[in-house]
Amino acid sequence: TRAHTYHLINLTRPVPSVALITLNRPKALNALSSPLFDELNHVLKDVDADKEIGAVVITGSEKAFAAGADIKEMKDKQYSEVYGSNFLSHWTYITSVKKPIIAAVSGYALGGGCELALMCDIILASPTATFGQPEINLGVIPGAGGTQRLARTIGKSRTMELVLSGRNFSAAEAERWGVVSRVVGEGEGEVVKEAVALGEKIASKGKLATQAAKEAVNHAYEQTLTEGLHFERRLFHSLFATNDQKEGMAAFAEKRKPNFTHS
Ligand code: CO8
Repeated sequence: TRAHTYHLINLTRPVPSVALITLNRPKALNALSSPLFDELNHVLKDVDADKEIGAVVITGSEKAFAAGADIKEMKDKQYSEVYGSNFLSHWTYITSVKKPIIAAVSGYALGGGCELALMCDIILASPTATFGQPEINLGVIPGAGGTQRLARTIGKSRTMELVLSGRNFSAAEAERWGVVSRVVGEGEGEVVKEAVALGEKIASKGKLATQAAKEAVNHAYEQTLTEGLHFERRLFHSLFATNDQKEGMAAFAEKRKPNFTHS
């Protein structure tokens, strides 16, 4: 992992078991250009394969985790080009990484920056973190999961409000709504220290169980409503194989209390 040279990110190992990836395009507030994402994907592939590493932390600067996709790169693109090339589809690679990924967010996490954080497994935020999906202000909508992941996390009404108005939301709101697991510290760099400490703790567990745990949580989270409803209905059907269903429904019809036998 050390041999490769990166220009738009930095890779360090604050402790042997944790890879710390720092987005490093300060002049553009870490706007997520295609070359930046190529580097990010490359390093993620490397750290995922490195047996010494048990967790990954992604962070930005104090001012910006990432201010979104690179608007200047996108602005003149035509429909035929973005659709034809499946523009930005390589953003999803991060969701296939097996190792736990913690986002340590300070400053702006807007648009694609917010979506990048939402693609990580855990988000820790500094009190300065500012989240938002301002794409509506640019005549577009979130394209890397913002509408879907926020809706699942904070519900329809809040997601609609944020996505339709484009307003930012604070670290405190993000914590209250469960977008982030915790708001951490006051001082500069605190959130990164805390994320590395959490990563080190996670890395001390068995790697197979960790991989399985991540897979299982994602499975629960990624079921579609259709699949969930189908699963629910099948379980409902299966209860007709129990005595308790016969007893419970008979008791209702006979206007008496049921005597369940748990069989
Ligand atoms: N893209 C390109 N450049 C950017 C971006 C960006 N997203 N954000 C900031 N910059 C640049 C600015 O243009 C400026 O450059 P320059 O110095 O050359 O003028 C530099 O960064 C500093 O920015 P500001 O001077 O604007 O700094 P301020 O402190 O005044 O403001 C803000 C900070 C509020 C964060 C402001 O920069 C801003 O509003 N940025 C844009 C935020 C935004 O709209 N993000 C959403 C982008 S769209 C998106 O992310 C869609 C994702 C879809 C993914 C689809 C996958 C299939």
